[in-house]
Amino acid sequence: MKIGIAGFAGSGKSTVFHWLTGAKPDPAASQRGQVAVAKVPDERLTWLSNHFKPKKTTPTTIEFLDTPGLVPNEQRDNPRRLGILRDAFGLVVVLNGYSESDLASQLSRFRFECVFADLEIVTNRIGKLEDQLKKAKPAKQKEADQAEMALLQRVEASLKSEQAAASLGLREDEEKAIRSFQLLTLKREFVLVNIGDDGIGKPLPADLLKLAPNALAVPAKLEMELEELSEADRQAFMADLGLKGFARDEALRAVHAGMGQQVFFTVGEDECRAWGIPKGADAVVGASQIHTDLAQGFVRAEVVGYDDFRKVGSMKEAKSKGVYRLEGKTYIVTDGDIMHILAST
Ligand SMILES: Nc1nc2c(ncn2[C@@H]2O[C@H](COP(=O)(O)OP(=O)(O)OP(=O)(O)O)[C@@H](O)[C@H]2O)c(=O)[nH]1
Ligand SMILES: [Mg+2]
Repeated sequence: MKIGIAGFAGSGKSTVFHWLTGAKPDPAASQRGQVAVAKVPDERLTWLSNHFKPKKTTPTTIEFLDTPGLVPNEQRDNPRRLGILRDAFGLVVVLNGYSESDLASQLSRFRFECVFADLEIVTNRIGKLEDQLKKAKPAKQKEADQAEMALLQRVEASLKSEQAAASLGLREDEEKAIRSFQLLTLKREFVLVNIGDDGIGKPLPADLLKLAPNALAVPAKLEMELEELSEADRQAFMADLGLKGFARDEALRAVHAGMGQQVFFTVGEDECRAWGIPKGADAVVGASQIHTDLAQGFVRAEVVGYDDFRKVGSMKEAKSKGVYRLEGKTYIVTDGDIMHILAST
């Protein structure tokens, strides 16, 4: 899953990218979009790994894309800058919380830039469809063009009133029909506020939380500086600053969940692994994460919830205590499920 890191110039995107992934930002590369992978920490996977002692333990990951910053009031160039984010699954918006105070307005201005960039794409497409509809075409083609036009006009109206395309609550088939335009305002968004030392321990402003209820404050630069210190110095500085722990692990989990994802596990002596899967997805989707063959030949999933497994301690006990279940294709995967897929090949 590729997540774009977006925001205004100098808000701390590259700092956050470095902090989340450990990869050093390269200013030249970030103009084109620099990618690096972060492992999503999960204490449950650590526990399972200690329990099964597998040869390999594999966490789920997020691929982050660092991008060039938007420049306020440069509406001509910002759509091009935002273009790098089009093929990302979702956006992490980094707000400058270390030198700017009006965070709600910063987020609104960022969202407006996305609306504006999407509007350009939708308006262009509508223009092309209008031309196409004037030409003689087979009835079937005309019908398809008219349907697309009607849908895009709804999206255009929403964008023109400065509302994200997502606010239309499109049906799945409608979203699919316009997926190829990769609209930014249809993507999931998670807000990280890049705070300085003086923001630690302070709640985020209420007007920001109204716009982005899950926004997290992260002292990214400070945490990276602290990591370079000796253990003793670090403890002393953290006590001084009133920092209880590092925010990175929590931020990674929050971004993962904020993208509508949850986790299921596969376990065994060879490998214990955490897999990301969209909330609400069924067992066949889970199987397809592992291997397309497992999805195609899906017969059943053996499922034990993580909490149940911890209580009983083994698959054998899980069976005798009645917490081991056999589920079919339509089973909706729950966060923390330990699954074994049975497939016919
Ligand atoms: N004082 C302070 N400076 C910060 C903080 N976060 C980032 N900076 C500084 O702000 C400048 C910009 O940070 P970057 O992470 O490069 O910002 P960016 O969003 O990637 O910038 P562009 O890629 O140019 O859009 C750098 O000089 C950082 O050291 C912070 O929390 N406190
Ligand atoms: Mg940068």
